[in-house]
Amino acid sequence: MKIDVVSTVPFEDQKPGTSGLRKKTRVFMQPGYLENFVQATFNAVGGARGKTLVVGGDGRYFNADAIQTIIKMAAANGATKVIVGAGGLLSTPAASHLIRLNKADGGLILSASHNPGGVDEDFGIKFNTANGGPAPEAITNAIFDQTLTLCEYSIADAANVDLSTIGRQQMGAMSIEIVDPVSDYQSLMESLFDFAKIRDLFASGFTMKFDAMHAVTGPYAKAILEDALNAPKGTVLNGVPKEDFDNGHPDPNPVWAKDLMDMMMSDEGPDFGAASDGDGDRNMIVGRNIYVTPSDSLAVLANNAHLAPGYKDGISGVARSMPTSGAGDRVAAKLGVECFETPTGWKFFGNLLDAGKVTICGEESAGTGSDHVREKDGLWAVLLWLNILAERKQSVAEVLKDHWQQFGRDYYSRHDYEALPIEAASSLIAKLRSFLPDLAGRTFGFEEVTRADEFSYLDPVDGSMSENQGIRVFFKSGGRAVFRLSGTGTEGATLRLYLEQFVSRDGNHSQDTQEALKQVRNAALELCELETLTGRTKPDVVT
Ligand code: VG1
Ligand code: CO
Repeated sequence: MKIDVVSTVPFEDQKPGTSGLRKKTRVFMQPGYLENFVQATFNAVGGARGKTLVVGGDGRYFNADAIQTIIKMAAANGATKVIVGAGGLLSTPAASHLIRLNKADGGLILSASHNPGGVDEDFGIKFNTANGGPAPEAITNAIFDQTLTLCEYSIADAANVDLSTIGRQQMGAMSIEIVDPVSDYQSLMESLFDFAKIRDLFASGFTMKFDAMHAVTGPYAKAILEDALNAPKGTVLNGVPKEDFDNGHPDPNPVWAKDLMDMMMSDEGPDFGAASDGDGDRNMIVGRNIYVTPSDSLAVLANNAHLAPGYKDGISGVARSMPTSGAGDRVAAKLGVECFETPTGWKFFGNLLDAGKVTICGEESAGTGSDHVREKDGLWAVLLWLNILAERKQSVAEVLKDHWQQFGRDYYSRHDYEALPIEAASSLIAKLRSFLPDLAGRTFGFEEVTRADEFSYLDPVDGSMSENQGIRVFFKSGGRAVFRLSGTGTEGATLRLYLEQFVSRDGNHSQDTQEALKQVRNAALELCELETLTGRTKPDVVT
């Protein structure tokens, strides 16, 4: 096998964000751009020599080309083996599972997740470590450092690999194993959930729609829901992965999964609705005429996990990202287990999961997962909900209303202001930061601030510190507003304003969410001077 050592110059903008490196697809298609990042990744982890790597992606435009490049670079860098999902497809949780199952040294996942795909849209790449989880900050920082000094990369001068045929191939000394993307993942799900019980649920006439949003979960959902669990054909919508997600935005929230929402918000709608994102790690859960916020979903799953065989002995702890509501904390307190509050991004859950401190984790952005892999897992959440509904023999609405009666309700919504000029967004955050020392005791509209700070996280397992992780303002009313800038966007800056209002057990649990959050929202907007600094009067997306 001939190896080309190609001279290159660093790109200055290869700093991984919340979840890997995300850029416009055309940026990734520039000569050397992907290659530099892959070589920097290998260099940052002591090289690829002798290693086994899992490679796959969400099927978006440029996925297959990128995989061919990565395979050739792995071969040139001396990797022993690459395990690749057939067709180049692997959902993020399935990739995480394959790394763990095969005791691989890590993996490269090609995805920009919930961002749109296509030649003029977004692409991304992420490195996961041997535990199956996204590389922690120490490694992503080391990768970034490498990208700034890189002067060459190595790539095999070899023919493209046939990605469609399952089985073994060889590239020089490196073996390439093309695997079915679904089967090992499906076995894992069968080991965690009571498939017979869920089959009975469908046999009893229970109806469901799962919107795969033309993204990677289609084949997984069809195999598991329709083939293994006997849900009627047609349960899975938009189940064929497309390179451009049919021009859609594969983000499972009420805005981007509107068709499913419309179907569910009707007395004639199915009993249960769910959707997943581009790479299959997010989930949206909807009942007939009721939307389950991701923060509530985390709380309900934590409280009921013991109903599924995989969690029958209970859970060791719960973790949630800081902007996620406090609903999960109340469940942890009731169960007598610890609750951890981490920065945004799944990489912060890895150490807690590895150390056995938590079993279930979640984020307000529609991510929930457990210690079965080291990524959030969309279909896992859907199956756990189904298992719980099958056991409790109740509707989603009944389960949720019961939950609020037991724990109180956290009204919750996120308002995104997208494509802001970077300077305006940074100065808004800088200004907020400067207000922090004097906020306590001040009143904005009807809300009095009790405390305000900028969130930082000391990892209890490895002692690492992560600073500047979002600004939190707590109000006397039990409300909270959080401000942070997105780390996954590819254009300008996105300001995320997270709003929460707790209403106790005996309070009113049937208000309209935006109505219940009105006072907190008005106070938040007043104190951050949004309109003055950005000229924006309305959010682009409300989830
Ligand atoms: C967003 C979400 C965060 C999630 C991340 C990756 O990050 O807020 O909760 O972990 O996306 O999700 P940010 O920095 O844009 O707020 V995925 O499914 O896009 O990999
Ligand atoms: Co995702």
